[in-house]
Amino acid sequence: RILIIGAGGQLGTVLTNQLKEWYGEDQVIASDLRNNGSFTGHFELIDATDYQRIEEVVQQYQVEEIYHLAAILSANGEKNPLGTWDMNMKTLFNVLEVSRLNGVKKVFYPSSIAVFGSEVVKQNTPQASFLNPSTVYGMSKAAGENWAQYYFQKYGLDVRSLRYPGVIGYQSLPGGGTTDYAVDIFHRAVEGTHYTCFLEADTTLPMIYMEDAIRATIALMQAPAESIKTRMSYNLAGMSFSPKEIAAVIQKTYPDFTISYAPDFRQQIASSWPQSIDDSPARSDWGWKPMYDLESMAADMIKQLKKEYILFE
Ligand code: VAH
Repeated sequence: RILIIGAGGQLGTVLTNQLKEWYGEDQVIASDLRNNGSFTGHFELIDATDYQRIEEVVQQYQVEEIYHLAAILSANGEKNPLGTWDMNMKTLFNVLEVSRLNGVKKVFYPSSIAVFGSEVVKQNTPQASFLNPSTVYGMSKAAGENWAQYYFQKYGLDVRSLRYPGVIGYQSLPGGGTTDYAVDIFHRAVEGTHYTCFLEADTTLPMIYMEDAIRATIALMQAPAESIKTRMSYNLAGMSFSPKEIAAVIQKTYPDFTISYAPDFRQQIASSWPQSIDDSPARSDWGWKPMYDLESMAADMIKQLKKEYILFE
């Protein structure tokens, strides 16, 4: 059985449904701090800071794979640095220890391009780079990658990881990230006519469409163990764009759509991140290839969100 911790989050929501498609409803246990009522099938309340609770569920369902998707993201993390470090590390340690001690075969650990800081080239940032993250979230992910590698080397635990760029999807809302503007802008364009962006117009960031992010995750977890050449984390890239560029693409469908810019504290976070990512190791090791670019992502986002908002007209 597969356990998803943080199943109610932006990625968890979609990944839970995809894993049920792949493996069958009965093989997947969704869990989160609270049940938002949208879950069918197995659901368990799990506070990932509670070791006993995770172990109880792992034993109850004979869990063999865990996707650890609970964490405090970059923007929210800066509001409570020590609490974010504690939450992001303690939950990871719980998942690693429960897995090691209860025969869990595979663990998925999401990392992020937030692990990169001022020491890397901003274009086509290589996977093997010096990591000096400037956010607590990024620090926790860089540390977490090292712990994942440690549990693989010391205990043979098969932990696999991706450095996600900003994830864009229509199925769920992001929470507390710096790339969230790229989701918010579509909701504003479909339901209204104006979006005030919290980043400057030319802030280019690496992004990926939800479909690609989920497909990469499942492909990585299904790859033969011998094809995984890094046990820290794989760079993953889909596309790169700035608020100005995505607004221009949206205006092709919504000519009356307007955008203004009111950068806040998240600008400093975004400016510390790469603008584009080199994901060639993922491509050569386990066949990664994105399917969506800016235009096709925008077209699908608008098509899907129009269905949601038409319901309210
Ligand atoms: C964030 N969406 O903004 C996350 C992600 C690369 C960005 O880590 O914090």
